Amino acid sequence: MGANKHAVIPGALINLLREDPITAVLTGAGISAESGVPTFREAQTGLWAQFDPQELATPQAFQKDPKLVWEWYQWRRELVNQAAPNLGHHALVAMEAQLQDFRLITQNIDNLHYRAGSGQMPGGQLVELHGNIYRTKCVEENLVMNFWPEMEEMPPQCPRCGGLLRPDVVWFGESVPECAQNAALEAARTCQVLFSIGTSTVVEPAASLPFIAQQNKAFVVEVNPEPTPLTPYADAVLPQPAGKILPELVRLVWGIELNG
Ligand code: BJW
Repeated sequence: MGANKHAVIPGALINLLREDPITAVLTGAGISAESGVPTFREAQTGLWAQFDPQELATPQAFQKDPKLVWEWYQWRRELVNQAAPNLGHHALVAMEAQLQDFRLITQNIDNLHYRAGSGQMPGGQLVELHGNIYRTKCVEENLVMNFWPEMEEMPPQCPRCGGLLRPDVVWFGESVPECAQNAALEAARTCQVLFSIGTSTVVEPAASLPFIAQQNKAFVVEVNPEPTPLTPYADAVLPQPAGKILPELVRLVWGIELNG
């Protein structure tokens, strides 16, 4: 490890960003932590404290107890409804506005990047690898819906075929949608800088993206207060909360002040 590797915002990174590199960002649950949304592996609270999220986020759990799994997502949807994007999300929108080629790949299903305004500039792209909690799909026909009938019975049923509706998210053992997977791979293979922000870097295929980028000579930056399997390999490590260090980064590189 180089002596400067753990320095807060190395000058080399600031200079590189000023050259308008092709930039990819991978985010995970940590970027939404400062919005009050619990991370995936954090202990759950209240009624859900006794359940393991890794077991609930599976097709097997839904098959065994669809009501339980639906209610878990309903609870999480309500948490996300009450949350707002934080300065980390807003800093990524500011980066997208400055950089000509900027791809944001998120593992989050909470829609907070979209609500912040990401993926809406001409050179920007927002890729949701694991789906979105605001969509459902019919287990029989895979019909995806943004709105679904409110029913007393949970989960609600597909208005077309009567099949059960499930959240349109990617559970363990399921494939990431091909289009999202291809877009993420293309971003990792072609970028010159990749930021890995707020992810434990353990869930595949997302966890491989920073390594693919590095094999293709990208400069890889990790933003996470805790070490992950990527930490020893990253070219720069910013071990601070995303909502603190990302606004500082856009201030140093482009002089943009984000108000808290
Ligand atoms: C902060 C912070 C702050 C806190 N600022 N940071 C190869 C090898 C081994 C296993 C596999 C493999 N390929 C596939 C697998 C199986 C499996 C897998 O990876 N398992 C691992 C656990 C080992 N992968 C799959 O099944 C994937 N499918 C697939 O590959 O299909 C092909 C295939 C099928 C069958 C067999 C083989 C291949 C699908 C994975 C889908 C993951 N889905 C979930 C649920 C989505 C819906 C939901 O949310 O309910 O996605 S699981 C969960 O993990 C969720 C997350 O998006 C994902 C990643 O979690 P994330 O975001 O990293 O969150 P945390 O909580 O883990 O970490 C938060 C981090 O933030 C921490 O590090 C904190 O320190 C940090 N932090 N505050 C910055 N303020």
